[in-house]
Amino acid sequence: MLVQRRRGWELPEAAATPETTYLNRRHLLGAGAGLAAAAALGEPAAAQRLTDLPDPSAALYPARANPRYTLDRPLTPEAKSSTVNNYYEFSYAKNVAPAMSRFQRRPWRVAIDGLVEKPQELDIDDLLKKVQLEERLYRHRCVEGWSMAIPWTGFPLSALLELARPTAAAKFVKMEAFRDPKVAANQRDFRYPWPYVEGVTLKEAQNELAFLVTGAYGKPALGQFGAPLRLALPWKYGFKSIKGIVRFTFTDTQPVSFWEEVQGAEYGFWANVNPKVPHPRWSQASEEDIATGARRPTLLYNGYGEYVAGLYTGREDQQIWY
Ligand SMILES: Nc1nc2c(c(=O)[nH]1)N[C@H]1C(S)=C(S)[C@@H](COP(=O)(O)O)O[C@H]1N2
Ligand SMILES: [Mo]
Repeated sequence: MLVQRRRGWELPEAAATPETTYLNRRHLLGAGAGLAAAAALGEPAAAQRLTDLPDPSAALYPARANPRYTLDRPLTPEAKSSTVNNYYEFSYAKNVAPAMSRFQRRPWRVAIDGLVEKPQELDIDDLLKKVQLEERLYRHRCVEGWSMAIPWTGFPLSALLELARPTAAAKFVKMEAFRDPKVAANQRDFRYPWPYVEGVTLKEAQNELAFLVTGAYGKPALGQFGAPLRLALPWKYGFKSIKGIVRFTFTDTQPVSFWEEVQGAEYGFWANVNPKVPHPRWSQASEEDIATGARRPTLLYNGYGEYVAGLYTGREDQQIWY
């Protein structure tokens, strides 16, 4: 999904600002306790990273598995799914994991606003106290033609709707990812309309499959999976499943998503999986398993038609596939 790369000499002045000053300060302020502990134990201070600090939600895992959401294929080993990631804020080349040691998931504030009865801003750990976590095994189909299967932990997006209470005027939910160009290096690349934004209709948000992910593989999710809060919409192409969410805005107008703004003709608002509707530049008939390399036929709605086809009845020949 890469658009044309800018040459080094075309980079703006701001993009050339060295990170070292900021990072050193951040390490001193943020990880002071960890560094002191490491020194006391006689460990080299360099081994202590920000992400080694304990996750305050760790005791919530593993969550009860919901047997309603199972698979027709093996789970993707975490060693694979956590090292091949699309997270454009950090990498255009899927090697996101190395940047995660500098990406702090706490504190993390989540805002809920727009056309709701209960606008609020809350800490992720307070949000976690208001919902019931469960594990679901979901397929994931990227528009690029690869797929995986992940044991996500989280809660239905509909539970967040219950907290927010959308008004009768609300028709869409817009979701916005974090913005921190000091840590997410590509957010200094002005060719992209940061922050990453996605959206769904209120009906889609209410569908039982729409899932907010906080964990994976029975523990708090790694940063590269979109922690601490990421969406999973398994019947749509993967780019709809926004990572690093900090804001939910309820609106009466269809939001313009990140990829729609970049290349709307290829990556539209709807993005429902359909093997019979090719992407303008490649077929979607089959997909490659990222773990095994095996190819299998792609399924309509990624195999979730029984849950979601009703959302689109009578519109199958319209623009709901991109
Ligand atoms: N904020 C944000 N969310 C994102 C992306 C991104 O670049 N930034 N990439 C999307 C794409 S294209 C895919 S396929 C999935 C990848 O999820 P994974 O890395 O857990 O496989 O995340 C989606 N969510
Ligand atoms: Mo994707």
